[in-house]
Amino acid sequence: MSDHPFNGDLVSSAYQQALEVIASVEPRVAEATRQELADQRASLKLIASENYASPAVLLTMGSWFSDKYAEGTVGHRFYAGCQNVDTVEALAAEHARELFGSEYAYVQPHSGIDANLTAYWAILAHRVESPWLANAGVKSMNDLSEADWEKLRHEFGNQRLLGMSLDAGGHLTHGFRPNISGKMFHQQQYGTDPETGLVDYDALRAKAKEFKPLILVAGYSAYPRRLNFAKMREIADEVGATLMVDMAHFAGLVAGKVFTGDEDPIPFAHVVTSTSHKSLRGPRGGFILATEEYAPSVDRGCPMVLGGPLPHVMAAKAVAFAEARTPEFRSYAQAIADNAHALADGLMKRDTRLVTDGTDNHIVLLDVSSFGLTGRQAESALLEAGVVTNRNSVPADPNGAWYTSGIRVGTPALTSRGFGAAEFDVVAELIVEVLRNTQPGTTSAGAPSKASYVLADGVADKVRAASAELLDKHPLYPGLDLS
Ligand code: DSN
Repeated sequence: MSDHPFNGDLVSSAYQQALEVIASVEPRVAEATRQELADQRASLKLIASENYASPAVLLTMGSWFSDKYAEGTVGHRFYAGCQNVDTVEALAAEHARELFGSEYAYVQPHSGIDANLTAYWAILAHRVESPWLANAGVKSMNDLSEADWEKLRHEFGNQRLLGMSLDAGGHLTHGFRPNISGKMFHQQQYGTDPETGLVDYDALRAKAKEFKPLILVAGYSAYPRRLNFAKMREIADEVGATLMVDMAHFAGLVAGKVFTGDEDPIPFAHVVTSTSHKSLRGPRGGFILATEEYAPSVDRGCPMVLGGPLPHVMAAKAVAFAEARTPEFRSYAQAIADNAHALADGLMKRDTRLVTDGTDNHIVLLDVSSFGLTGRQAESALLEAGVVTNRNSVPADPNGAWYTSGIRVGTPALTSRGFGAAEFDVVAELIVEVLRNTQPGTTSAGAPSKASYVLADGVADKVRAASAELLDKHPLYPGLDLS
């Protein structure tokens, strides 16, 4: 981030004026915008899926590109006047293809969930619908008889998906029953080894052979380890599955060449989905990479699955992907992983239990039951002390997905501020200081509560003061003065 300061008066005064314009219409929005910057500056942001986008990315999003409809694809739109949207969308896709070495890129998804739904739909279109229409001897669904249409709908509704379970670190959209992905597919889930917390590829292979999924999903939101995508592809090939990798969390580590060889999903997956705003440090949004074979189906994502694309965000994706091509970004990505190691070591040497006993990506997952707390209690106590984390299930979590027994932390955001290993050791100390000094609370009627907590007097102030020393050394957006 220090490579991209908000340099000097020009940008500061532009933002000041922008906030004055906003305040003239709705002052509370202008005030909340100022306050958000103040809050982000003053807290230890450890949410593993968050980051700080560069000034260039932020500025690109605030434009009149927002006012344009552009359903369709580059050069093939359902609306007139898309010549400039074509320019930015084509640039974003070109940068993404080059950055990740993929055959095809689709940069329209608005989020990771949208990217996953679009990818599922495209895989179904490619693997189920197209052959089915060819067999029926028709080109379009509109040419099917009512009876054949019913049969195709039945085929669509009975496809199989195998993904990692939520409590093992998978995402809701990887076949979690309450999620739409759990209902649109006949789904099964794989977990992790109960002893090690790691993916057991032999067990996964056996499950895949028995279940024979159409889609095997690899990827995670809360698994603190790397995956072997070569092995995943072997398993997919053995059962005839399409391998879909959701790299939303670790896209920055792929772009920055920290994950290479078997840990790089692009050479092995048929379809890769991602967000652009996590470790990749771009605007909030999603995108899809795919082999040429899947490209025509993915290209139809909007308007088949997605609403109109967000041209201002696609423009910002082009800027972010251009930033991620630089040597500075590679150093940043390596620092994310190095800092995660330092944070994990710092926590473990202070007797904190970590899922998988460490990390080799950007995520550290604490099991706070060893402190006698639920994830919810720990999250709230940490927040009171200015440490922003989120509660998360741990494998076989007795407290379920709402209260949880875990706290997920990650290093992308503070690494963007310039924190190094020594500072992450101090962060570990501050986290442990809060957890050791927090007790479970009770309900107003005096019953045990999984939500309320009591943080010992003075601890929040002490931790905030120690954090401030670190944060002051690494200011967020130096040069941006909104006072
Ligand atoms: N919300 C994202 C995360 O925090 O990991 C996943 O959707």
